[in-house]
This record gives sequence, C-alpha cells and structure tokens, in this order.
Amino acid sequence: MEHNLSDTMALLTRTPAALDALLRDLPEAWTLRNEGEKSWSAFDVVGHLIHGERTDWMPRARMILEFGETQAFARFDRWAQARESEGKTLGQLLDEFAQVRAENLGELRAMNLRREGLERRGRHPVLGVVTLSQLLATWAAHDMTHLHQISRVIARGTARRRRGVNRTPQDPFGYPRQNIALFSTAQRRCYNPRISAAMQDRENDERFCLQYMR
Ligand code: NI
Repeated sequence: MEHNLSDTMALLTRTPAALDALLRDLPEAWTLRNEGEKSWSAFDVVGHLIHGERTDWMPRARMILEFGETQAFARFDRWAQARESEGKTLGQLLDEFAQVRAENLGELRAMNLRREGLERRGRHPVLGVVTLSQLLATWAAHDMTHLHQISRVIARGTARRRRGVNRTPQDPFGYPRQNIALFSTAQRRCYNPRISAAMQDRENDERFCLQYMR
C-alpha cells in the first residue's frame, strides 16, 4: 500500500497535545506509577519519546537520504531517558517534546518527499534494509503504542518500588492505600476476563518498542 505521508503526519502532529491534555498537572500518583520493575511510567515514556525525536526518527531519515544502505543507523538507547529526564518536571518534558516534535515535523515537511524519496532505503542496525516510508510509519505507530501504554499504566497502576509500597497477597500490585477507593470500580471491571485480557498486553507494547527502537 502506498504511503500517505500526510496521514502519517496528521498523527505525529497530534501526539504532543494529546499527551499534554492527559498528563499536565496530573498528580504524580498517576504520572509516576509504573507496572513494576523495569517498566515505565508516563514520565518515563515522555522522556523516551523525546530521546526518539533527538536520536532516532529524523536523524535516521536524514541518514537514509544521505547515505542510503551504505551506513547503518546508530543504535537506539531505550534507557537514555533515565539520565536525560533527571531533575526535570513532567511539565518541562511535555514542553520539550512539543518543541522537538514541531521542529522535526518542520524538517520533514521541508524534505518535500515524493514517492521516490519515500522508497529510498537505509540500513537498520538490527532489522537490516528498511525504507524511509517504513521508518515514518513506524514513528507514528510508536506514538500510538506509547499512548496506549500510558492509558493502560494509569488505569492499572502499580506503585513505584522506590515509594516503598509493598505487595501483599491481598494487594498483589501494591496499590498505594490512598488510591484503593479510586481503583475499586476499575479493578472490578478489570477482573472481567475479557477486559482484563485487553489490559494485560504490556508485553505487546514492549515487543513493539523492543523490535523497532534499537
Ligand atoms: Ni518506545
């Protein structure tokens, strides 16, 4: 199927505002919650998206146009946000993401890509030869995967370990006490097997990120 670049850009353009509307000034009880060890909170995901803007998508698009298949992309660091987001507020990260995304989309527009350009090929360090069209489609799909992840993490919620909340047999996810009332309705619903199945797909989101963000 031919790549419709303006459709892809329509998604990429909306992500910063969608994240901003959902997350800005939301209590940390929601934005810092993750799904357990080595999983990400909304705060972590926004940092990861910023790192992708700076080191992955447009730098790789430039490399495809400049070097084609002769030079592989630099590897992507999936844990860079831990150091890069340190000391920043979520509000600062949301501003930074909006700014770098706008700059990148400005640059993408200026490339004025036509079909021949979108078919240009580059070399992914793990996946091998990829087209510019595939790279750009993956960029948008990656946004949607992380939006899905964030809404799931907030809905399910596992307290951050560093906050000292412990799991117990009665409270296997270690919900902070103050959130139990908030969660009771969601939990009852989540324990409906069909809904809970849809909410258990952390593995799918992570597989996407692991597969493409390397
Ligand atoms: Ni990712």
